[in-house]
Amino acid sequence: MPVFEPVSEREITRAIVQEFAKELQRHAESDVIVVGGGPSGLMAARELARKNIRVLVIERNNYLGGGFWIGGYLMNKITVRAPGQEILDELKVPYTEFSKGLYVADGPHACSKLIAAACDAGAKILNMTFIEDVVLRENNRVGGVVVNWTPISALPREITCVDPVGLEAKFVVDATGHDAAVVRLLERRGLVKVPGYGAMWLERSEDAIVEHTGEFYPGLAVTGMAVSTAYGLPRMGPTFGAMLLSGKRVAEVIHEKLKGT
Ligand code: 48F
Repeated sequence: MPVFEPVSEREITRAIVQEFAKELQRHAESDVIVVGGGPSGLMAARELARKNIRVLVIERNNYLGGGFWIGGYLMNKITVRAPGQEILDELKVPYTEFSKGLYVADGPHACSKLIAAACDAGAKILNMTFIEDVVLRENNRVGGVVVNWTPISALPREITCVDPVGLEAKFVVDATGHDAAVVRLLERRGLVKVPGYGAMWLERSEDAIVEHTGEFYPGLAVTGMAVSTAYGLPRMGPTFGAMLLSGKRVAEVIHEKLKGT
């Protein structure tokens, strides 16, 4: 029978408060804030953290992974087209070749490995938090995000007078999927025009999304399906190679740009 250490409730409360506060204090200023913890955002966070870049992922849900748990139509097998399987190899996700150049893996296995890889690399996660606005600096460059607890948005109007807080970063990455939530915030301020994503055309979409991944607006980069919304590219449906490669690419682009700061 294990005999647990005698630790009181107050000590446990202190441990949670102190460690959470320490982390939030550190990430009041990050090198990069990744908004959205789906496959592209997690991949970007992992790659950035591996390069010793201070990165914070902000996710409105309690759970990370976005659409990566489910392949499509509530069926939890995810597909990638070559060369996306090279990332599955890197993450040690088992898969099978279904037909030439098309690979299938278990969604929960792939997703949990990717989450673990981002955390192992040193990315920090602020979940149950949503983006309400952006911080703008000289010449309207994006300098951070304005966030609040997700449950605040679910409260009745009369008790939602809760001010958000601002978090600063050298770069913000919009990885919020089809919503392109950060890009849409800039549009609401009249700073950009957003065409929205096009109809499904998988063979065009994957290459185009990876090609267009990068800085979309000063201080704001886009990755994953947010790229298709920002540039009006076709949507791709239930395949994930471009999400993983786009996450990798945005990390490379930002790494290069950070070298120059
Ligand atoms: O949607 P999501 O998985 O985006 P992705 O990384 O991958 C897209 C694919 O899943 C799939 C596809 C291609 O295979 O078409 O849809 O581009 O993950 C987006 C994450 O962002 C969070 C959301 O909960 C999800 O986990 N998110 C969205 N809006 C906000 C947000 C917001 N305003 N604040 C914080 N998180």
